[in-house]
Amino acid sequence: MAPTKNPHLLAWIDEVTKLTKPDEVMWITGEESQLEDLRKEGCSTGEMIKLNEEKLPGCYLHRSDRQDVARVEGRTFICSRKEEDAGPTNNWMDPKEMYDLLYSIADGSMKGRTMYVIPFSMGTVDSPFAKIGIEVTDSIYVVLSMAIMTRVGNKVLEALGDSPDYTKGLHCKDKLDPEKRYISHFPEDNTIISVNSGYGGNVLLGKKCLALRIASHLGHQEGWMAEHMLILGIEDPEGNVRYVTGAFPSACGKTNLAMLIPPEKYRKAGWKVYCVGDDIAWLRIGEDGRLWAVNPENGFFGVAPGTNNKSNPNALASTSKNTIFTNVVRNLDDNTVWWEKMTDERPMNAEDWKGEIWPPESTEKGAHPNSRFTAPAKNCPCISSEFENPKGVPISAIIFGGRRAKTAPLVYQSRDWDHGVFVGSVMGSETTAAATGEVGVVRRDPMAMLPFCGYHMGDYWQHWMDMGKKMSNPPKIFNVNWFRTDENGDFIWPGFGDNLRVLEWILKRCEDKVDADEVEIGYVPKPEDIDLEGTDLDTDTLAGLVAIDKDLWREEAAGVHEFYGKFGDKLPDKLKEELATLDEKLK
Ligand code: GTP
Ligand code: SPV
Ligand code: MN
Repeated sequence: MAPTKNPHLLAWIDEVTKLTKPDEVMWITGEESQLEDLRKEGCSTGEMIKLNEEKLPGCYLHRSDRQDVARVEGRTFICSRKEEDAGPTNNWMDPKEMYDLLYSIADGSMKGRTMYVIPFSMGTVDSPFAKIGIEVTDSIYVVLSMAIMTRVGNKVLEALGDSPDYTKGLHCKDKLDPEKRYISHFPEDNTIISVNSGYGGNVLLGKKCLALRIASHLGHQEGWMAEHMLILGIEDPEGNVRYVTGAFPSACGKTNLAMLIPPEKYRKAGWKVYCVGDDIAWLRIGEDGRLWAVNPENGFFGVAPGTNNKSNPNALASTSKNTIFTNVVRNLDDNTVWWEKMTDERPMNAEDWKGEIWPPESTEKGAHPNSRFTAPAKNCPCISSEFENPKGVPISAIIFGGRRAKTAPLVYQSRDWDHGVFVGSVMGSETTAAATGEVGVVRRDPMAMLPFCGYHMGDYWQHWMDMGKKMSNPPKIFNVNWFRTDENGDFIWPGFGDNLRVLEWILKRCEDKVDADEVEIGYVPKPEDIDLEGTDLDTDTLAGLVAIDKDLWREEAAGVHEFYGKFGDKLPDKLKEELATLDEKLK
């Protein structure tokens, strides 16, 4: 029996049941015993593999279909009623046409299967800012992952009561046919439909679909913002805690920055770092005129490769229990997991991400480059005491960043809010394995939201401008790049924990405690103002890292002109002016 009397919800579930025709319907209650039964059932069908209970208690391995390992941006649609409202950076289809197409795919697709109904909350249940969703799915992996990534079950239904105000999410695995895969959003109907995929970002509908694409549209209407941002707290030796957010494109370092461990010198001096969120921030203006950030998620869906005891011990610790690993290596000696760079030595007796024997002499990667872990946030040793504070945390600085071998300096500060919005709007970054397609090509990814903005990007930029005007004390805006390379293609900046050295400069700039050099694109540090003690770098190298190559920046500006050209009348005048100023300075 349904654990709710909500007439709107019951009517919709009835409709979906008639459409997909499952053998059974199961409401997810949030009780541990029900989840445990589902884990057992997942193992019996092979959807999940139980890992070594002593070494990895409560942990499971899942392998997605080989053709289904990343987000599919080419098959992701914003089906607003008017095409113009989706804008030039989103795929669009007329909602009626898309519903017809998706219903024809969903029709009978759950025959012989169980349909799970997952009530979930993005944000703590009962928070005035939380958004409730109901995800209907035929995947146990989705149920178990949603139970880690969000708050699920009857308590969410209680919070919803009889209200019609929830996001409808329908997910049908169907035949996992890549040609019939659609990740579709209907912002005006508060509805998401995802078919023919089983991969995280395409099917955990609370995450990118609700908390970014649908929520960005709601935020535009309601006066707040949903952003692809980490949220980090930094405590200095005097005990002051300041918070920053960082928007970097997929697989460009948010999880790593959000959990960083300070370099030894900083640790000894008393610096501490607290993780509030690693992927999504909902931002609102507080009564104090500052920007406040909440992480609507309850777990991490993090990139596995590269995570190790040196690069990100906190992420590794987060995966030590009650975690689901997707598309990593299985070590057959002790039934644990492995991925590239976890340890120096690879396991010799192992299965690769596809579940095939991984020969010791193989030159192939064992884990998929976009293999991931789904881990409860409360496992993180540095989780912030404010993680569940419904008000969120006040933000001192917003940091944009990307993966650039050249051009972008280690760090620079924008001149003011509007210039900062410009800096975010022209972000460029090399593509990664987080989405299907070529890896390593530079593309414009404004505010790291190119794949996640649920409405016209021109309106989105205007919304940023408008939010800035409403704040009496807005965050300062910066841009970072940890990924500049030398002539051998090696990263020059050590990155990871050492990124705190750059954050320290950023915080000092926020409080006018350090000078800077004004250059064409904003303010860069004086090389001696970044603390390099304990690194192999000297101030000359740092000077190189913050140097501006005018020729490269002229090329960059030309690329921005081309990109901005797509937005026509919707490009805010302010951004046009900022680009003209940049052109002028680069002359
Ligand atoms: P999504 O979950 O896809 O949104 O990605 P994310 O931004 O959270 O990326 P994540 O922190 O997982 O980092 C992705 C990759 O970048 C990993 O392979 C990291 O090892 C690498 N990386 C992260 N931070 C740094 C850094 O400071 N320097 C270098 N060189 N690599 C880094
Ligand atoms: C990203 O690609 O930015 C992710 C992973 O955080 S996914 O949830 O698949 O979108
Ligand atoms: Mn992400």
